[in-house]
Amino acid sequence: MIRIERVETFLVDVPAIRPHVLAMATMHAQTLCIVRLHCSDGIVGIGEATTIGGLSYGPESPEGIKLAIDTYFEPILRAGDATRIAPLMNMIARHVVGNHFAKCAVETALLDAQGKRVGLPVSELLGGRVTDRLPVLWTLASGNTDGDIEEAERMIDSGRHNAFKLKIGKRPLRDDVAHVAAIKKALGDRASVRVDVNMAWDETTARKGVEMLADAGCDLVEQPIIRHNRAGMARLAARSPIPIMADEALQGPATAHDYATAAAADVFAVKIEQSGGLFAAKEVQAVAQAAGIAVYGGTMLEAAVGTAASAHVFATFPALPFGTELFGPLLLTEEILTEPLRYRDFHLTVPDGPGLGVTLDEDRVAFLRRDAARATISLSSSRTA
Ligand code: MUC
Ligand code: MG
Repeated sequence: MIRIERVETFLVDVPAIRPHVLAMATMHAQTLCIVRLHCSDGIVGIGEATTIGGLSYGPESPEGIKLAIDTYFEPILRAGDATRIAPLMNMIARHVVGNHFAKCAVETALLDAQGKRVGLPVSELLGGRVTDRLPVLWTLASGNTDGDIEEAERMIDSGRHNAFKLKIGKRPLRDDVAHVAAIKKALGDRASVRVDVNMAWDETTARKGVEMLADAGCDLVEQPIIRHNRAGMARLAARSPIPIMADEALQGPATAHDYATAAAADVFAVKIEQSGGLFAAKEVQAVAQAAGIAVYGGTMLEAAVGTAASAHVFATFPALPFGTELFGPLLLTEEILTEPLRYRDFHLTVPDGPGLGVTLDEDRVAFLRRDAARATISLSSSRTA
């Protein structure tokens, strides 16, 4: 039996390259809860949880995730066998309700450790990858139309992204549609333009909104209304000329099943954290596949560790007709890996080393840790009045 001798969690704050403006919050930085599982065979597995805008997106925060893992997950992990991931995660499921993001971070670390142990990438532990490269979209969310167009042009020219998600729902409908139309007009057929409303509209606004967006050349509308209005999502999906995608509504396989049976979306945004883990995300995909619903690889704006974990999962999906949005690390000013994830030709390369196939840059992470003891300016060099 291989024991987990130490469960280490810490918070890392990383500034964003620019403010990221969403309907419910503007992000200036991302906070990661990093989990390290130190196993008795000397292997250390890493995982990551992030949220969006602290508690403004969902019920978990990075600080809460750390607390939950330290207090409630740790005793379970320390009592189990690190090589037996399924019984360990079942035990956690029995003792911890909800806390999907925390469960995902811990499961990621267990899979990373096991992959390193047996010499296989996490994607192979999950059933096997069908691709080594994933298409990656970029979110334009500077809050300014001209700025977004310039940003999109740079992304297309440099071969980084040719599909864009626009965050709308904060401004009046007419202004939002004008913003989308201006961006689509500037980019034309060189790029796909989609929107994410993050549940900001009521159904009446959404009905009008999807028609107007379709006329503006928008390719898809993500979670236009509140997640609980499943019947409303079904009505929108039935009438909309463009696909309606569910995101916030999908809190794991059971909600995916509810949405699938209600025909409440044309596309599912699969997210490992929101689903409750990597295996749960695969179950969401399986429900979608069984129901004939297309899938998309979503993000909780994870940094490199969570993004690599998502990439391993999405690489096992038989099809990703709408691609992925695994750009999280690119939104941050700091690289936290010794070797960055590879973005090229509008795709992310799925790491192929054992486990997640990524290594933390320990110095950089130590510097960015919230609890880091930072050097202060010595008295002799401090400015005086
Ligand atoms: C969301 O709601 O999809 C994903 C990309 C992005 O810019 O924000 C996230 C959240
Ligand atoms: Mg979304």
